[in-house]
Amino acid sequence: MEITRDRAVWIYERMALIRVFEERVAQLFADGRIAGFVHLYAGEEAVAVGICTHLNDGDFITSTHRGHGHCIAKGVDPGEMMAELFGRLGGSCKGKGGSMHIADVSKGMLGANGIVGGGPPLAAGAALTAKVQGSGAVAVCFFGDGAAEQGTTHEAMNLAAIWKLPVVFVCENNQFAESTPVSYHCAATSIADRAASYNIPGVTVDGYDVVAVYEAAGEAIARARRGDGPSLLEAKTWRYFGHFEGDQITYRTAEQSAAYREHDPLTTFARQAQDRELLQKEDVDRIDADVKKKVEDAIEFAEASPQPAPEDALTDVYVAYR
Ligand SMILES: Cc1ncc(C[n+]2csc(CCOP(=O)(O)OP(=O)(O)O)c2C)c(N)n1
Repeated sequence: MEITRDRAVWIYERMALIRVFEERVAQLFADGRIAGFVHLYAGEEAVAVGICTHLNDGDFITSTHRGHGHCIAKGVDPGEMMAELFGRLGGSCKGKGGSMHIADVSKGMLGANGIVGGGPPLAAGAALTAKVQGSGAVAVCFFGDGAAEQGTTHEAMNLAAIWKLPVVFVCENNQFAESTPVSYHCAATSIADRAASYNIPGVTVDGYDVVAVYEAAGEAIARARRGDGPSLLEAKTWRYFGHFEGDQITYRTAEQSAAYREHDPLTTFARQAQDRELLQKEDVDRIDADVKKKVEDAIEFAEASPQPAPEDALTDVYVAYR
């Protein structure tokens, strides 16, 4: 699918919004203004955005513990996201999910997930629902290279293949599961090659190139919508921050990260889009300024939002112990 100017604006804006959101969350967390665990997505923006540009509100995504980028790419409101991270009533889960269980079902964002490998069965379930209801919706399952080794991931892919479910499995291979390199935890050299064992297409893309992700995702999502079943997409990527905020990052070098930053997905796309005359420099500058304001407004919204009432602690949860 051709990238139009409107799409280029959307792609750059979403990637820039994720980047600024994550950089501000890092500061807010360091300042003690956000409680709990925070895993940041900066560096991986091209994956979520390249994929979600093909989706609409009726489609579903499942996420990981590193879910802020997926939320933003799927159109969740940044103010509600920030309020969720602050544990406030105005959050998309009324402050009860926090960073690791943030969700917005109205946008088809079925939730971040603290269980590594928790997302794939949920995505297969959402895709089964879409198939049974004949809604035409697709589900996209984001999961990490670590989650690729979980039994749940294999079970979900196998079942999705057998039932030809409209789901795309997207492995965000950022090359580490916490501090464990993929070369240590994965016997294969390609996660995408595992698709052959489910008899579904599997491709590897450069997760730093949003256009490459967008093109590969377009095919996989079209296939799912046509009723031809699932695909596996492996996006090779790199996270800029530690595994979690507070991680001392002893398992990789600053030089490796600097090398990735040299072909940063945002600056690469801004350049490509200007070369193709889809964006002007003024567009990029305007979007950069707009997303900064959006994130500051989101913080203001979160801070102004009330704390949830203690007596509501057991409402809106699946299981309430009495
Ligand atoms: C079932 C389960 N096992 C272990 C953990 C602890 N844990 C949290 S994140 C993580 C690594 C996940 O790596 P990956 O799937 O590659 O995602 P990334 O953090 O790289 O985005 C682990 C082992 C967990 N949360 N859930």
